[in-house]
Amino acid sequence: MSLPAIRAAGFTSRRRLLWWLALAAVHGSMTAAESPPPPPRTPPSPPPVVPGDYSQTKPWVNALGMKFVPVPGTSVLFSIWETRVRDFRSFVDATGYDATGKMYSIGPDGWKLRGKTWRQPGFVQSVEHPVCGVSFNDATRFCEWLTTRERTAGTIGPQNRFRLPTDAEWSAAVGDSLYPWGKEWPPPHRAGNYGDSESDLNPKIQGYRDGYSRTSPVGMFTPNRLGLYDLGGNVWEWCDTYYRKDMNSVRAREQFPGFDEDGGGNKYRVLRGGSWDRVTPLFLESGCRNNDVPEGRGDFLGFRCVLESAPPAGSSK
Ligand SMILES: [Ca+2]
Repeated sequence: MSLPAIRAAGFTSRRRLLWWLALAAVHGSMTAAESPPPPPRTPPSPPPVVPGDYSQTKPWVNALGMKFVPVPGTSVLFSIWETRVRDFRSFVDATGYDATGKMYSIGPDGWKLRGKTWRQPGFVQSVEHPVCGVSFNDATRFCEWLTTRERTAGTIGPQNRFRLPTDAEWSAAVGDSLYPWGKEWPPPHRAGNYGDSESDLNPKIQGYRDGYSRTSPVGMFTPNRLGLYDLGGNVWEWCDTYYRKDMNSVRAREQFPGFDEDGGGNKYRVLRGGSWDRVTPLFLESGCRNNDVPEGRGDFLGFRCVLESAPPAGSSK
């Protein structure tokens, strides 16, 4: 209050002026005490994860213990493993998501709906096995949940997200060799989990033995040059790309006419890598593209995640 204002308020004596100043001081302290606290500081954004200083020997590890390494020719980090039962269970336990229903299982009479689920696929799995019997839609929902979870925890930035690899990214990961392990046939020792000579199914790959008649724990076989496990075998891996028949060679389409059906190029999703039941060389080739509808579930279908920093070329989103 200015001197003229004091005078205007009638403070003509020194005593009354001091009394007023004391009252004003008390009032001021009460106002300060009743003021709302200042807004909390916005925490600094975590540094970008991709690209980052990560390598085959120094993977980036997320909160679920999934390990990610760079793949040259892409802008993403690849999970070194297929998504495990333990990872998918964390998702279902946290969200109540229902990934059951209409799951195909193999039996003596072929592939049929037998009421199995990813929790009980009809054979023994530990939490270290790849989750199987999950659809493209299930896998996508897992990636979305994981993205939100890790962003909230601050382990990734808003520019990062988990998703399925595109077909092109998966190709970069597997490389140019005829098969994921090279070009020899039958597969060399510890090449991957396929329909080997000890499988209880027929036919089998003669001259190859991997020790697992259904899925195997992730990371049990020889990793590829980038440190990625089970790119060939164990479970087919969903890709974030629609299937087109021209993705497969004419030779492949002649050998397996089912590859000629692509629904116009916007119906089926690409599957890569073969699975524990596969025995035909064509299906084990690095360049083979299998496919299924996005809601398709089968005990030979699973997925692998990548972590991106920006939407890639070729993504469907
Ligand atoms: Ca096997």
